[in-house]
Amino acid sequence: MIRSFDDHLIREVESLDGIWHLTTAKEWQGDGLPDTFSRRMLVPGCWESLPGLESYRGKAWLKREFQVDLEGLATRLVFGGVSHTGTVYVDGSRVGSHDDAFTPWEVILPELEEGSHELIVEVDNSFGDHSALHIPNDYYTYGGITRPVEKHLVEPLYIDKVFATPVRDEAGWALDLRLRLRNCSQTAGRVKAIVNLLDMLYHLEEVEVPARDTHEVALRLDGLEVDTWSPDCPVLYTLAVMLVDEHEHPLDDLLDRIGFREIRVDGDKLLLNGDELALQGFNRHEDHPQFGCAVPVEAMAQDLMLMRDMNANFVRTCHYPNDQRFLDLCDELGILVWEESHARHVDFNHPAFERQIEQSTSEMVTWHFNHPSIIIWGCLNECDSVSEEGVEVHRRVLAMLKELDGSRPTTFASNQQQADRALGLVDIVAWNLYPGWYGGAVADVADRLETLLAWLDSPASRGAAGKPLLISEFGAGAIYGNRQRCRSKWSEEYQSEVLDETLRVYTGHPRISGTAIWQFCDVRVTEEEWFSKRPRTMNNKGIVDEYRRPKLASDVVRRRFGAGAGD
Ligand code: ADA
Repeated sequence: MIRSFDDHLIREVESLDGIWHLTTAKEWQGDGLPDTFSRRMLVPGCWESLPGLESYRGKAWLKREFQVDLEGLATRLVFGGVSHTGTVYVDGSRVGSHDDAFTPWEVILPELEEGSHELIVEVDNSFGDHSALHIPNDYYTYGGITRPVEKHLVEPLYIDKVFATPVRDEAGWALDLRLRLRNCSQTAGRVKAIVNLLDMLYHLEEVEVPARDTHEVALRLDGLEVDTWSPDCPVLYTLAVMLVDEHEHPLDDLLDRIGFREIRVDGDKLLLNGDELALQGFNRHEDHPQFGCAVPVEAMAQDLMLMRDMNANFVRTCHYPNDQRFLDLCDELGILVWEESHARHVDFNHPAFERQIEQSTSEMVTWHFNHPSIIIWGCLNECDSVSEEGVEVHRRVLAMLKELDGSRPTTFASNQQQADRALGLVDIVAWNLYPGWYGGAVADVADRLETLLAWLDSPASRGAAGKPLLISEFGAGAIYGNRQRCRSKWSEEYQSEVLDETLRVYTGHPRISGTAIWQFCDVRVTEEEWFSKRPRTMNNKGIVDEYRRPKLASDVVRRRFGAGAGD
């Protein structure tokens, strides 16, 4: 399922995960939808996991049947993620589509009759004018229905989303709630909502939702006797919302898990629940040699346990929104998250960029709003934050994040340093630095940092002075098993040396609020462009390799993170 817990007890929800039929554009050369499917594959999954399709880039079609067994209800198909462009056909008719692999999306079918229906999803992972965000890159764009799929049977008037913002006040904790109700019928409808938290019931006034429209209801729950969510005590509460008709008959429900925590910027510090925060962790791609980006939840959990074993408390979902089951695990384990909308080195002038970056940003916040582990919203990794046009794009996307959620600080990871002209737009400054790898000797990391800090806290930084600072990327490549007494580049010894010195300087530095090592594990990259020059056509800066086998540097990280302060 899309979540790691039951988020509906009244609504009928069925998982559509399992073995689907598959055919690729290599096998089906006909027009329209295929009528023969020569392969089978597991959903969620990547076709690169299948023999013969390890590097297939193009179109494919996946097919299965599903049942509608209740009259008068609308069918809502929810896709956790399709990589990277999905077009949905039910009984041969096109009923919806979505581009970008990393955010959930849905198709509503208000009037499907009872019985069995054919579902075909056309999936395309090719590069071109249709995708501004999926481009040849330093990570791989896989193909498939790569996250879980669900079939919901919903009343025409149902609960679309619930947004919960914890508020810390002198009396303790309150909760600002927004309920978004959706009416997919042709006629207006009236319902009442009941909120259940801590076994307290809050009855809301009856509301009318116009036909084929949404309606939001806001309320604040005050004086809540709850424990605070924190990395050491990640206590979660179930928030349940139910819709009833005029006779109090249950119509629909939605459950979510929330944590009472507050993240705030105070001068050049990050505060979690009023205490100064020191973040230390990793950048993590969704990537695995057996499963591609469809990383099973067991492997997600192991990744987090390995990070925790290295004394990390923080993970950045580079460079896109992650599978919600991973975020559920972070909520439960108390791992803090920087989540970012999908972009790495993208071209702002690509014809589809504007629409797709807004979609990725909006869907990320809308679907992931309630995760207490998410403490930072990010965007636009190493994009153009120098030109006037580029700064304007940063302004728009950062403003969109703030508009969608004013409760979390925003940032973008920059590699422009003193040339950057957009740092005045963020709440947190974040730098990608690679001393000892891309420029400068690792011995100079301390001097180089002080030069940058002097610039940061001067008027030259155009509004960045005095803001919290994260070193969002730093590291070095090492091929697992490559042990060299000469400590040459690509040896595990050299990677250890770079990590030891950079962590000595960065960790515990009074002007640095946190670090994220680049990167947790080695990942596959695309064959196109310069990425193919990378050894093994992989990004080898992982502290563990792609099979999560620890490199020498993992001991350095464990010691340095464990020590907290520098030396
Ligand atoms: C950049 C980029 C990462 C990765 C890294 C590297 O900082 O943000 O995605 O490509 O460089 O390994 O070179």
